[in-house]
Order: sequence, then C-alpha cells, then structure tokens
Amino acid sequence: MLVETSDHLTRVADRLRAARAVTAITGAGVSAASGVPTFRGDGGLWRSFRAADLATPEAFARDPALVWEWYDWRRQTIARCEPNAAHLVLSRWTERPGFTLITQNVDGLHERAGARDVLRFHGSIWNVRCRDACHGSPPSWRDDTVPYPVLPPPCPYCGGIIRPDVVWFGEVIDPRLFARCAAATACDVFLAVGTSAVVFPAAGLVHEAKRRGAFTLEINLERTPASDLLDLSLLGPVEEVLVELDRLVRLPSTACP
Ligand code: BV8
Repeated sequence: MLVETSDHLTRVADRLRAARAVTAITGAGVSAASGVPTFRGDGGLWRSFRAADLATPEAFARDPALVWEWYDWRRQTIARCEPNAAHLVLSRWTERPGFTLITQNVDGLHERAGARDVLRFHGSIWNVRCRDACHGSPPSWRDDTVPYPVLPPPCPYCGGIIRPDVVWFGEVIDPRLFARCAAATACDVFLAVGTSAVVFPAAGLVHEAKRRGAFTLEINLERTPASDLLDLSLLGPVEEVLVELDRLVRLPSTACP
C-alpha cells in the first residue's frame, strides 16, 4: 500500500512541511484500529439498530433507556480501548503552531493520546447534561461512570434524567465551535482522516477549505463522496499512512530548491 503511494506521500509531506496552517478533521476510521466500532462499517450496528436510528432526540424522547443502553455499551467498549498510532501522530501535530484538530468522534481518544485543544464537533460521550437543563445543573459535566448502575442515569441535581452531551442528528452544532472550525478551513493543507464524509455540516468543511484554496486530501480505506472534489485520496489504513507521513515530514525537504 505505502509503496504505490510513496510519491504521493512525499508530495504531501513536502506540503505539510512548508505549510503555515494545517487543519485535520477526523472520523470514526481513526479510532477503528483501537477497537472502537465505526458508524457505517461492519461494526456500525448495535443489536438491530443503526446509529442514525438511536442518535436522535426523537429516539431519546421515545425510549431514553434504550438509547442509554447503546451509549452505556459504547462507553464500556471505549473505556477498554487505547489510542492508536494515528491518534499519537495527530497528538504530536497539535503541538505545531498553526495546526488545528477537529474531530467528529465522541470517544475522547485524541485527548487521551495527549492532543491539545481538540475541537469536538459532535461533543463527547464522556460529558453529560441534564435532559431538562435543570436550574441547579451546569450546562455540561464530565461523568466517567462505567457501567451506569441505573439506566437512564438520574440527574444528580434534579432527580430527572441526564443525556449524553453529544450532537444528535437534527441538532445543531454549537455556533461558536462551528465558527472556530469554519475559520480553520482557511489553511494551506486540509486533511479529512478516516471519515465517510456523509454527515453534514462536518463533511462540508473540506468543501469550504477547497473553496478557500487549501490543498485538500483524504486518508481513508475507501473512496468517499468527497473524493472527486479533493486534490488527493490516500487509500490505506490511517494508522499506517499517518505514521509514514509523519516520518517523511521530519526528513529534510525533497522539494526542488
Ligand atoms: C444539523 C454524535 C442543522 C452522536 C454524530 C434530516 C433532518 C435533520 C438533519 C438532516 C436531515 N438530512 C440530513 C441532515 C443533516 C444531518 C446529516 O448529515 N445526515 C446524514 C446522515 C445524511 N446532520 C445533522 O443532523 C447535523 N445537524 O444538520 O443541524 C439541522 C437541524 C435540524 C434540521 C436540519 C438541519 C448533526 C449531525 C451530527 C450527528 N452526530 N455523532 C454519537 O456519536 O453518538 S454523527 C456520527 O457520524 C459520528 O460523529 C461520526 O463521526 C460521524 C461521521 O461518521 P464517520 O466518522 O465518517 O464514520 P463512518 O463509520 O461513517 O466512516 C468511517 C470511515 O472510516 C469509513 O469511510 C471507513 O472506510 C473508514 N475507515 C475505517 N477504518 C479505517 C478507515 N479509514 C482509514 N483507516 C482505517 N483503519
């Protein structure tokens, strides 16, 4: 895999090395090697449900216990997972001035790998909030309880119930967060890493980066609806491709003087 794309990788490494601003958005493919089920791949099903059937306010209103069974199962699964090589490379890249890491993932593995200032586009499975935004409760708080003894978990402030502090389908992205992510599309290189590019508005960020003149590429196991738009599609396991890219970036430049 790496051999046939080595010239592409070298080109990308040269661009990354020379870039003033680099932005990456990650999806579930980055965490697949850690054992976290992706949304639309083989692991995308839970019992007979698709993620999109459960990750909605309507599903939660209809059956909060069922939705919490899914989230509690995911939290238990993720708690047993470790960051993989892709998370570690991206964590190192967040130390570089001008680098912005946006993730659609809610698993927290980028942060556990040490990444700084991760823009969590869809929130975190480890944060919760009162379903009713009760008077005594903060807007969101961290809760690492695994597994929950009772589902749905009660709100400690009002005795109602809590919900995962994630963005469900049909819910809007926090406008301030969205503005920071949109601003980060003004960059020299924009990477879409391990995402099927089907969920909007996250998938629209690469289109915006392209419109603003960034060199745009995806690193994925398969082509996506964004592939034809991008300057380059690197097909391969992201936990291998990013490691090789990182190695090349750290070599002296190969670009002609
Ligand atoms: C919004 C948090 C405005 C929850 C997630 C009708 C009504 C309402 C809205 C819509 C509608 N029609 C369309 C919409 C918009 C909707 C949308 O985009 N729907 C899609 C499905 C058509 N979006 C929204 O609703 C958004 N809000 O639009 O607000 C609005 C409001 C009201 C009405 C209209 C508009 C909010 C969307 C947020 C949903 N929440 N997550 C939770 O996680 O529990 S999305 C969920 O999908 C995850 O966050 C996930 O990250 C994200 C994207 O999926 P991917 O990460 O790409 O994962 P996937 O499995 O799909 O792909 C993985 C890829 O990796 C694959 O390509 C695979 O090949 C590859 N891969 C696997 N292993 C590897 C690999 N690649 C490399 N290496 C490997 N090892």
